Amino acid sequence: MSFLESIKSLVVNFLKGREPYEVAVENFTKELQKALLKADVNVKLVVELTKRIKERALKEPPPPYISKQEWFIKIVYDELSTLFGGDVKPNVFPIKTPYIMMLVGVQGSGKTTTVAKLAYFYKRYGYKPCLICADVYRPAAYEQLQQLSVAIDVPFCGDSKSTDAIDIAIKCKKLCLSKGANIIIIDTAGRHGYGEEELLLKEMQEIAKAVEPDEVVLVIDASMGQKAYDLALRFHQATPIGSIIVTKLDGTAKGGGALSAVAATKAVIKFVGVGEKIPELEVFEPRRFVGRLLGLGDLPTLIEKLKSVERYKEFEERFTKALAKGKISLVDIYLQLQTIRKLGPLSKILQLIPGLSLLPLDDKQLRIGEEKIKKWLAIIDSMTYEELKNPKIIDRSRMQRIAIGSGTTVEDVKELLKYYEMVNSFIKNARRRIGLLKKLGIDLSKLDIGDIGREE
Ligand SMILES: Nc1nc2c(ncn2[C@@H]2O[C@H](COP(=O)(O)OP(=O)(O)OP(=O)(O)O)[C@@H](O)[C@H]2O)c(=O)[nH]1
Ligand SMILES: [Mg+2]
Repeated sequence: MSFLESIKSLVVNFLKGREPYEVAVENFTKELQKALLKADVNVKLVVELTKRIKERALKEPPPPYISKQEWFIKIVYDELSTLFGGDVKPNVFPIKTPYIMMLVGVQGSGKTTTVAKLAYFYKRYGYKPCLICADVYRPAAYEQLQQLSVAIDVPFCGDSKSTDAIDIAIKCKKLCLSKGANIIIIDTAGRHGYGEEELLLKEMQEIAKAVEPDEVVLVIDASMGQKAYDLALRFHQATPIGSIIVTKLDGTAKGGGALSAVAATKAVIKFVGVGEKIPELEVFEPRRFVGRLLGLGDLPTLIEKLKSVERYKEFEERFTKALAKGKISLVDIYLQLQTIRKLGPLSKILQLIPGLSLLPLDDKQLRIGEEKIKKWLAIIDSMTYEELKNPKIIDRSRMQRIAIGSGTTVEDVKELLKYYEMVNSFIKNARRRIGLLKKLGIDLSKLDIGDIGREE
């Protein structure tokens, strides 16, 4: 079983399980530990990771309207994402054109295949790639890349008779440019086996000096597992313009080890190879990748809920700020509407904000139906930046424009603005009351609001 399939079932079993929470957490982390070790993730990393997961799972209370079980999956998702590189979203598009990429790596790591995969990827985004074969060692390297270039209908340059890789690279670079290519991808020879990183890097630097690539890409076979660490580290230190592609994730149980090892060096993994076929190349985003590992794609309601938790946090922050200022913006209202959709009426959400739980609230006034929320979100989407900043300027003609733009009526727009006014005056009032309580020496934010409105 490849690493890509090894963890999914854990999540499904966890969410279905009937054991007490603590027992389920213990079992889950044990199984996760086993799966990660099998994937050749470094033991120390695994121990630290599972320790953190357990600690957070037992200490961290879930946010409103999320069950402990669901929150646990979110913790696992966060921690695994960190293991594989965190929040990075690599920029895979050239910062200038023409752009020259040079692929290097040990023998058989997947360079030639990946050269073609990259060309196909960029071609789909409208770039004009050109391929260069600068591998003069491997028999039939020229033919291999030539055939691939024909298959994806991309120009190709090489010289099957020459034995001078640097000379070929320089000549072909000119040729590619003269053909109007804006991405040039160079395939190099991978003569050295594992453990001979020094030689590989030295050779890479020689070619790089002559060709002046904009990016040097190290191709690593995922089956290297955590052994990828040394190679990636030295590469990362040697080339400031380097990125990494991990190939054959589909074919090995050790993919987790390779990815986490590379991530530990802080080198950027831009793509991963997930199959032999040309389109089987994916941009590598740790969070998306972990989402797939955990099978979150099959649990859309959970994702929706977790997303609204993120929104809730943002809303809570903005709301607390608004409270301090005594003024709320339409953008805050927007976030609030999105949060209500999943987490329940505003009155309940507000109770969860420290400091507000004890204030009396008019529940009826703050209750809004799903239909209205949809309309109001569309209305806010149709407003200009000026209008969002200063809703007072929204006169009759602006209302008409907004109504048309959002597929609603002027009455709807008016109603939203009225709601906005109401929440604003609520904020003003709340601020005054909190100020009063503070004067009396009562700090509401220090009061324990307990589990109001929280669902198990
Ligand atoms: N399953 C799978 N196979 C891959 C992937 N990428 C490359 N391969 C296979 O790995 C083998 C070696 O690929 P090449 O592209 O020839 O590797 P190379 O690094 O150019 O090899 P040398 O030029 O000999 O150093 C081929 O059989 C490819 O089909 C991948 O992402 N998944
Ligand atoms: Mg090759």
